[in-house]
This record gives sequence, C-alpha cells and structure tokens, in this order.
Amino acid sequence: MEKRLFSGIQPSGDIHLGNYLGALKNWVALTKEYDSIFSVVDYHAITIPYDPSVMQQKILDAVAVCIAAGLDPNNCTLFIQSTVPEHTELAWILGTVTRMGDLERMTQYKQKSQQFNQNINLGLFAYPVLQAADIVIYKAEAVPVGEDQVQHIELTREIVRKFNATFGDTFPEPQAVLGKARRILGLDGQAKMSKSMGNTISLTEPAQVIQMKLNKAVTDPARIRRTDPGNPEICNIFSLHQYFSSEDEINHISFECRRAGIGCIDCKKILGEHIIAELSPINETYQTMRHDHDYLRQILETGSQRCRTIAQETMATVREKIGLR
Ligand code: AQP
Repeated sequence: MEKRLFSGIQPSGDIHLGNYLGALKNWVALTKEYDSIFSVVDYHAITIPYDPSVMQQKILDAVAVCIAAGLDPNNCTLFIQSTVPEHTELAWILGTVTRMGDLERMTQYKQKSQQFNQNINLGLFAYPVLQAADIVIYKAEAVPVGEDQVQHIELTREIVRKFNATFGDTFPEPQAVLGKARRILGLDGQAKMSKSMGNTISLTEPAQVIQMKLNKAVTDPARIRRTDPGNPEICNIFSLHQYFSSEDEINHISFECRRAGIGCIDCKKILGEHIIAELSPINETYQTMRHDHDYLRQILETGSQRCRTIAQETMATVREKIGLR
C-alpha cells in the first residue's frame, strides 16, 4: 500500500517565500511518492487574533496559491480542516495522553504567547495536540514541514507512543520530512519569515513590490558603505540566492561581495529578477484560478469527503480502543 503523507498550512495571511521554500515545494515533489493529504488548517489559524469576515477568502487564497505553486488536485487530496470534525474529537482524546510539561516547552507556544500576550488561550497551548490529531487520524507516516514544526512532530511521536502503549498499537509514528530550505529568515534578517511578523514576500506580490521589499531588506549589518567588503555568510539576501540563483552566479556574488566588487543593491536586483521569474507564472495562474470559486470549492468538497471517510474509520477504532463505543 502507498505510504501516506499529511501536512497543513494556516490561512492566517498571504502564503510567503518561507512557506513556499520550506514546505510547498517539498509537498509538490513528494506527491509523486506518497498518498498525499494537505489541509488548510483553519482551526489552527483561529488561535491567534484574526478577522472572521475574511477567513473564507483567506482559505480560498491559500488553496489557490497551493495549486498555482504546483499541487495537482488530481494527485493529492486538499481539504479544509474544520470540515472534518473528527480532527477535534481525536485532539480531545489525545489531550488525555499529552503531558502539560511537554506543551509548556513548545517554542512556538512560548513565542506566540509573547507576541499575542493579550490572548494566551487554551487553543494556542493545545495547538500541537490538534496538529498530532491532524496527522495521525490519517495514519500518515511522513510530515513535510519547515524546521519550526519539527518540535511539534517530535511531540506527535511522543503522543503516539503513549497512546499505543496505553491502548494498544493504533497509530504509526510519523516522521518530519525536511527539504533543502529548513528555515527562511524574514526580510528583517532576524526572525523566521512569518505571516504574522510582516517580514515576508508573498507568492502573489506584484513584481515591483517584490523588488521594493528586497531593496529595503537587511543585509550584512557591518557593510555600511558601498566600498566596504561584505560577508555573504551572515547576509540573508545571499542565503536567499541559494534557492533562486545558479551555482556560478552564487560563486560570483560571493567573490565580488567579499571584495566590494558588487554592492547590496546590485545583489538584490539579481535576486529580485530570479524571484520574480519564478513567482510570475505562479501569480498568473493564481489570479485566474482564484476567481473560480466553484472549481476551488469542488476540489475542497471532494477532498473533504475522502478525508471524512478515512477519519471516521480511524475514530471508530479509537473509540473502541479507549472503551467509548
Ligand atoms: N520561514 C519559514 N521557513 C521554512 N519553513 C517555513 N514554514 C513557515 N514559515 C517558514 C513552513 O510552512 C508550513 C506552513 O506553515 P503555517 O502557515 O502552517 O504555519 P507557520 O509556521 O506558523 O507559518 P507562519 O508563516 O509563521 O504563520 P503565522 O505567522 O501565522 O504563525 C509549515 O510546514 C512551516 O514549517
């Protein structure tokens, strides 16, 4: 039987280069090897402040971007998390085998409770338990994610071990699958590129905006004048070149930057051209597809039906095992 993969994306803002390089590109490649299930995880997105009036738009934006970036609905299953209520049912049950101390150690929880300290809620705290349910309800073995999510997948494995040990073998232990781009920094050159940090380039940004944002992005902080030699190793713009430029170009930029032969503006211009060349076709497809609500809704409904069938089967087994028939 084909191995199964699960991953999710939050409709909490515009899908950006971090999501694309850290997750989406890998998702597209892995659909060739796995029975692949991808979810727009709206229940996760409501754990931080959001605007309910635009939630449905953001969900369709996310789906359209994923398809435009290469996910083929004929080769994978796409659905909205909240349309399969078994996820939250299983999350409650998994919560009973999850240690509070483990949840308190989660880096994302610590960061988000600082960032959104007006509303440190139970949903934010229990986020990794719902994420564990998202994965194991499909008995997925692989979870392609960026590095920021590895800690949550480790916790999922721990929850699975505890559940299996208590109630008998039920779930496989899933593995995080990382691609080449594990952690993309934001344009501030410091924090992870993140929807809620405002340090992103989104996949659907107009070309001029992409170049304008790059022009303002932080480079090697010690390089103040054009004539100062730079250090590519600590420059976020240089690290982005690794994903968009050829090896020859990267070597050339590195050499020239170190001897002040090329300035940051030139370096950013080259990067901008490559990013725009890669994102333009994605953006074009997105702009056309995004208006086709019927097409997007139909893909999501098909995905949801398939996921409900699998999830209901899993829940029947789980209820039996825990004595709640
Ligand atoms: N900067 C990043 N580098 C590498 N991978 C990243 N991912 C996110 N940011 C980076 C990966 O993208 C997938 C989907 O992420 P998400 O939208 O579900 O959640 P997130 O990690 O919380 O994304 P954001 O952009 O940071 O959103 P907010 O600010 O709303 O929390 C995941 O596999 C993630 O690892």
